Amino acid sequence: MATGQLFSKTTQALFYNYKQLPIQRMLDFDFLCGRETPSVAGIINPGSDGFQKLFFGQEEIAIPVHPTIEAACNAHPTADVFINFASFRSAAASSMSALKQPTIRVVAIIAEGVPESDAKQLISYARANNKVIIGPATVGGIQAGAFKIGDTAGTIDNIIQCKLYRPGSVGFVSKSGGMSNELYNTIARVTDGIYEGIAIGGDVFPGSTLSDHILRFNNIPQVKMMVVLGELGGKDEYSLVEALKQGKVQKPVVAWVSGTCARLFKSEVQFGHAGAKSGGELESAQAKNQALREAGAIVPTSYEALESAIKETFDKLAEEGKISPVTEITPPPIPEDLKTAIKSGKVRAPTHIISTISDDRGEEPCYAGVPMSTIIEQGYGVGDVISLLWFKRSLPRYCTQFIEICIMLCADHGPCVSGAHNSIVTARAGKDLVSSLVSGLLTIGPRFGGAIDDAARYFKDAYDRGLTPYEFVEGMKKKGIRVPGIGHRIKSRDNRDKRVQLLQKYAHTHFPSVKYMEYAVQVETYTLSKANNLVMNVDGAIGSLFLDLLSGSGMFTKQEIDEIVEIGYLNGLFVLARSIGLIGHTFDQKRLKQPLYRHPWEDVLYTK
Ligand code: Q5B
Repeated sequence: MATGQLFSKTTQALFYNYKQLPIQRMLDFDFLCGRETPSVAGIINPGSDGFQKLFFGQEEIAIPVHPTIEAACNAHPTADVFINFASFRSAAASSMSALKQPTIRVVAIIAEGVPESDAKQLISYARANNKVIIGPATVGGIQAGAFKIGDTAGTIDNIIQCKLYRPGSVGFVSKSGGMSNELYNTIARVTDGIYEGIAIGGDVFPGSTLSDHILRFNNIPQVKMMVVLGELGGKDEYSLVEALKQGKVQKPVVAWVSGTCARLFKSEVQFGHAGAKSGGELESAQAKNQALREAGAIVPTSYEALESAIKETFDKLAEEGKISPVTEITPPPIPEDLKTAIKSGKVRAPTHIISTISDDRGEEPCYAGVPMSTIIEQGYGVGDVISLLWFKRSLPRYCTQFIEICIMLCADHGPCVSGAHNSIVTARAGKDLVSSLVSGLLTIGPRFGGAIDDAARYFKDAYDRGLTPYEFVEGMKKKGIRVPGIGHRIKSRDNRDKRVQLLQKYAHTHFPSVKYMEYAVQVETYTLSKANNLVMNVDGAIGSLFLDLLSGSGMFTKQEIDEIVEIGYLNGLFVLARSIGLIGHTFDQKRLKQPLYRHPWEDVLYTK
């Protein structure tokens, strides 16, 4: 393993797999330390590229995203640390590919459960090529005031409390990532803090060992003493014992191997880490503590006594003048995320949207306060759903059934009407479903299908004002307005629109009052006296009958009815219904593999 410094204040990393939180934590740490450049140069998110927006202090920055490790290394040749957040399934392959990149010097593997055979291959490749692996099964490491891997040291509050935003004099290495957070705190309490801390990970075969890092710390002038936290299981601590015995470590080492309680158990015990199991006597915490003690490490009698052992060692070095007082700095405050600040009640922020019809935040979506399970379990139909989402209330069944009848009757009217024709032509031009549907929908308007609202408006106004059909129709004629809801291209006095008849029949049977529809019939009688095709059409029938539904159901105030008519809810029924048919026509054309439509010349009058 290389000796000396692993990181500096300018170290940059490539982050494998986009994980917003640990990356943001790295950037927050950078800001706290007063780094000029973000420590994450690029993100590798297999298969995708572009940018990810993250915060660097108060500023938003865009970090490049690369689809492959090679592309990221080519784009960021000075980023020499690879932080691998791949799952245990793909961590080995991606780590090997990172190790093979000439620009990568250090690889941190976070995943737990990397197969031991894969780990061994990575280790042997790294050693042969003078590269450093931290992990697998690690939180990473930190150089105080300079560079941090992923989630190391936890929250910003903890980092500030442990003074990790500026370097101290202690080199720390542990197996456990969780315990390293604990020790950063302990060390900060009784010394001037950490210079560098590494969690090597709890696997049986760690990429770098406790002694690797202690020997490295020994070569870093700023590190004045070392703290080691080992654990039972494995023999890693013995390589440190050897190094100490051979005099390779000149700085004081305070060490503790945890897991002394394993002896209290009758059978073999496996602790949290794969490597932390009580094996033979040599692998016991007691044996390792004893061996370290005998080799010259400062080993307390218990974990509780570790803090005072660290303190005494530090104080002695300070007394001997080997530690110069650290320059204290006040780190800049990290701006709080809006979400967190709102949650804690510290700030309030205006919303940008107001919504009253549905809510998807709970366990299940609610339509106008009615949970989805009620809608399904109580057998609500499409008409009920429309009444909840459009009218924000549960309407009586006869009303919701009327809505459903409107939807069914208007779902389609053959391929020759404007909407279907447009959808067909669009589908045949090779366009997708949504384009074909929308091109059909765009024809819905005052002449085709979209006359329901106007029919309701004009019939209501005329009826409420007590106009006779004659006064109404002639008044409209004077204004040059065709009566909405009257007239049809193919329907006539002798060829009535069956849909209109069905709607009228339903209303006669179920509605308490059909006064608006009866008025529309009188208007029709008058217009039919003018021309045979001036029949009440489907728009006129729905428009007038919906007025009867609104006023007769007792579910709406007068003001609400006026608002519904004024806003124009009712064309929505035709739009919704006809979408069913337009989608059908689109599928039909595609199923029939129809070629591009071209209108025949013979059907065009070319004139000047
Ligand atoms: N005249 C529907 O007209 C149509 C008159 C009128 C007074 C009227 C026309 C109209 C109002 C809008 C309306 C919905 C354009 C129709 C639908 C869905 C559909 C479609 C489908 C489906 C048809 C001849 C003479 C002229 C006109 C006069 C016509 N309508 N006068 N009030 N309402 N209606 N739209 O056949 O003196 O000769 O100048 O605009 O309700 O879209 O199936 O096809 O499900 O898909 O083209 O059912 O009625 O008649 O324009 O040749 O007019 O009658 O002023 O008089 P036509 P035109 P004059 S349902």
